[in-house]
Amino acid sequence: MATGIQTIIESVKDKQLQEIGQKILAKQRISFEDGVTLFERGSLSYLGALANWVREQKHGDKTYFNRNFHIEPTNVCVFSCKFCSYSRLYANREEGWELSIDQMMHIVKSYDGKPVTEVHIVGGVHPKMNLEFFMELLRTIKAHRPDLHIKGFTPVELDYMFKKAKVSTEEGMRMAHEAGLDSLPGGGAEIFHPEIRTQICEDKVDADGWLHIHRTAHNLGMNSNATMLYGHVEKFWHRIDHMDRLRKLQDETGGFNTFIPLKFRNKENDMSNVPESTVIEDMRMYAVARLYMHNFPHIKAYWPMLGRQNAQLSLSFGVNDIDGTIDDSTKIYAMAGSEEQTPAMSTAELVTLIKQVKRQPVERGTLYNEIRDYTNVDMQLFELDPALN
Ligand code: V47
Ligand code: SF4
Repeated sequence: MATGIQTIIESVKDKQLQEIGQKILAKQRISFEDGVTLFERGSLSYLGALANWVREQKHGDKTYFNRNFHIEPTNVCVFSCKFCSYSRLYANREEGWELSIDQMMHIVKSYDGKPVTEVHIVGGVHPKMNLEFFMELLRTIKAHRPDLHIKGFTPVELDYMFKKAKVSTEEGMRMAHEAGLDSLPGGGAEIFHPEIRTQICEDKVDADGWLHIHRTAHNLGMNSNATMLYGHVEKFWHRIDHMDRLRKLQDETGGFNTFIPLKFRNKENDMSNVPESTVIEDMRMYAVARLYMHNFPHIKAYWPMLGRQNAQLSLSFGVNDIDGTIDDSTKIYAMAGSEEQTPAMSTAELVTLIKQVKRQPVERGTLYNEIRDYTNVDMQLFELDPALN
């Protein structure tokens, strides 16, 4: 007897879409052309049904989140990405901020006794904040709270630090890892293809440089994430090209945990004339990501950028992770016009959000070790206990 998903695939009139569906059902990888076809011709409902099937095969209803906070050392940046609403050039640094190690430790210490498991460190590329400065930051955080997972620095920041310090990528990554860096976040990837990269962020590390830094981290036993900034001037095939390069590196190293499509927001940047993608386009993007990135365990929706309701919706389009509690220090998205001007959600709010759409909330560590399943936790009682929040 045909299962639900088989019936859906067989009822599609477009033979090519039907063949792609059969490949997915047989757990085969889909080709570059298949990926473009899904974007061009797949209906929202077809893409959603396939992506949800893959998501449930891999994770059932489990929906992961973590408890983290962000540190943004500076928004002063030597680069000039056109989509960036956040950075200030060094010449205009009076409009920016730059935190000392003491100031950053003050943020870390404000979480003492709270059950956060991760700090995410990401910011602009300040010409005076060098490798030595960040190594000291990493060592100081680890000395204060050894169990806190440090996920930090994009290849954009690392490439600049390593070049300035005149160390190779291998040497620099080894130094950072030894100083306490546990994993890499996914930022700085944008769109890899030079046709787009030269238009939107021509002066920062290129695709090969980005991929090489992640490869080097993986070879040292570190895990990492990857992002893609979509919904601006790129074409569908540029998105597939981007995902294809990541998929190939994953074949080589297996070091990626999560793929995170990031929706381009157009407030107060040099691309404000470019319209933002629709919610339908966002859901199609998540679904194709789930279908194309078969060797990435997790697909994440970054809720501050997407908004809470769309993050809920994404859980039916291949997404199985909605990041974390984050706290209100994240400025990079608020400045670009995200739904959430002060992104912060308590654990109870996150759990409720996931339960509202009948999924299973599971708190995870950065590396997807399961910390707690909240299916049967009474969130009203939970909220009353200050030690848990
Ligand atoms: O690379 C900048 C993006 C990224 C805009 O690994 C914008 O867990 C949309 O990568 N519209 C940095 N996006 C943040 C990042 C990230 C976020 C959350 C979790 C993880 C993770 C990584 O922010 C940049 C860029 O692609 N960004 N400006 C904008 N206007
Ligand atoms: Fe600098 Fe990052 Fe903004 Fe580009 S996206 S200008 S590298 S802070």
